Amino acid sequence: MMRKKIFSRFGSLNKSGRKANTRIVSLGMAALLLTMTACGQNAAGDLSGNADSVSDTSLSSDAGVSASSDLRSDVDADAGIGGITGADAFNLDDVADKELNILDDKYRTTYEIFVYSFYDSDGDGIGDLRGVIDKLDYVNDGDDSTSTDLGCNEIWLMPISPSPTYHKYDITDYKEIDPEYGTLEDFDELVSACHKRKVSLIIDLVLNHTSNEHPWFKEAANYLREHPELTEIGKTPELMDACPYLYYYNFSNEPQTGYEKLAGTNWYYEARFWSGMPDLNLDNDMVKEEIADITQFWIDRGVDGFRLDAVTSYYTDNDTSNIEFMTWLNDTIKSQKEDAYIVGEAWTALSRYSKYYASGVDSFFAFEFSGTEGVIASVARSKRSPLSYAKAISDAEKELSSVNESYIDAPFFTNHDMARAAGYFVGRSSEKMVKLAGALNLLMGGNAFVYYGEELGMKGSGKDENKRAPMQWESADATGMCQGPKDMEKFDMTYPSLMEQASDPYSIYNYYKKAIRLRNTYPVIARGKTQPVEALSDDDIGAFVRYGNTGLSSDSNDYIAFDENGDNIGVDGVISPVLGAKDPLYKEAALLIIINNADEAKTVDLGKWSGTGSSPKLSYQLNVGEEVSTLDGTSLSIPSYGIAVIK
Ligand SMILES: [Ca+2]
Ligand SMILES: [Ca+2]
Ligand SMILES: [Ca+2]
Repeated sequence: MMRKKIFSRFGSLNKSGRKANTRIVSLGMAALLLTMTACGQNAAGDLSGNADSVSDTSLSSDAGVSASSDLRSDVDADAGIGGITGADAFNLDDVADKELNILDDKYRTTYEIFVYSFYDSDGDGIGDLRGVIDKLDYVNDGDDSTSTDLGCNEIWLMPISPSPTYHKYDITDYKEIDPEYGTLEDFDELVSACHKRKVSLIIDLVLNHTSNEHPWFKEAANYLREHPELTEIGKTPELMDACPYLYYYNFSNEPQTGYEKLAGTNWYYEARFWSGMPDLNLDNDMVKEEIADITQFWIDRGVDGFRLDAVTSYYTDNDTSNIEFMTWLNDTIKSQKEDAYIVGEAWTALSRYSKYYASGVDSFFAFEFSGTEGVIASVARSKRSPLSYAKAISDAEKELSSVNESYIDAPFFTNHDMARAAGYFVGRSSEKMVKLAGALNLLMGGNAFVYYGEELGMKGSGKDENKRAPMQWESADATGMCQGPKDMEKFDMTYPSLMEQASDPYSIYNYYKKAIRLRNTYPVIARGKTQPVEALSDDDIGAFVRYGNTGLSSDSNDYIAFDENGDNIGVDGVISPVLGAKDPLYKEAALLIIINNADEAKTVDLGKWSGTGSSPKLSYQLNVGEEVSTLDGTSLSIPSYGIAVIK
């Protein structure tokens, strides 16, 4: 099926009667071969058979993988000229033809996995750690020369410790693995399999509350039930000795907001989320010792960091105390592992979560940009302009860096608490919106997060269970497919399973893969700063530069600094082009990114901005369909919902 599709598209070039310049044809074939090889490895065995048989033909001599670097320079030099348009030109920016430049730091692309619904290794319908190991090659195969994997280089596992619930955000033992998911030995194996692939692994750290079935809470509750005469929990040595766990939680003998009645007693306990999740007393030094012990335990097992659950609830409505506690937590974890990565979940506006960066915690999720009403979805739906997206990023960068210069933004589009986009992007352009939204997330600076299944355009909204549906590897009865949460409603997915999407070059999956590869190709995307370029923008077109100088002094000709007009005044205030500047670490010191969220193709004269210089090159593009961007001199033609990256 794969081969038929590709050759029929190739055939259409001839039928359309376009001038068949020999060089272009051979370039097209080289790209075709790369695509086929990539897709063949990706999909089922019979497809790779096809790819092999093609590479046995005479084509391989001028189109082998070894030619890819030549091909790349041809593409850079000639992208957009020669009148290549439509399907055949799609392959010019094929994911396989760019050399990766992956830096080993905290600016990663992270894949969020809900183990329960990911992959089931033993046939009980529940995903497990061995299932994650089995599917690691899907996330990252550890081989930079292949593009058959997603290319994410960090994994965040939602809670894996024993818990009475399917979601496991209420823990009964912080230093164990839930038997549904496997064993500590499985976990150790997962850690080493990740590290072998240069994938870091972070785990959820749920510190606001435990399960009400945690032994700490059970001990405290039992003590109160057995001592009805107790009317006050004063810090007497006798009581602290008799039941230290009374001080692990917040008990009150009066009803209060956010408190639940403790059955069989006259006591109330703080439980902000639900009676099954009693809030911990984070002021208690014994609790802090437990926490330090827990983080040390997982660091000793090799985790690279933690995702902090529900940090605004540590001390409800008290940011000062939240920051103080996170400062302690950050210092504690980093004294145990200096380069640990920590990202906090503060589900609130930028104006509030920005303050939390004062704690020294590396990252907080960019809630401002996520979800149905966030910046990303609004731009994808054309409710706001792509220029406003660039401005929002630039504003956020200024705000966050003013609090902590070494902040690392943590953009994401959806997560396990949010409706998935396929449910709310509807109508004629819905698939384009799903793709564009994915790219807008992955084009942000920092450590970008992708929620499992987002890359397939999975659906799920309403009850939380629906947002955590089984990963759509293939049909529901296939080996390894999970059953999903018991109370999940029945609904049909909008887009096909991975199995079908893998072999379709225009699928959401292949689009995401290319967007992730873009991050892995140009380090400046995740690490640089953002300068909106109003001179090239209008209601539909948003242009911005992502730029960064590592180790370049301001005397260097390549140093980039902007004035208020967006002109580069890097060297002694002299205006000079930005594009083409080189950086020792990033290679490309600056990229111009153009986004078109109009319903039609647009033309942009890049010469309207001084930073473009005289020889811009189209170096990467993300397209929602067969139409591609082309660059003729400084005239860029960009398709509907297209993204062009110029260097
Ligand atoms: Ca299982
Ligand atoms: Ca790879
Ligand atoms: Ca709390």
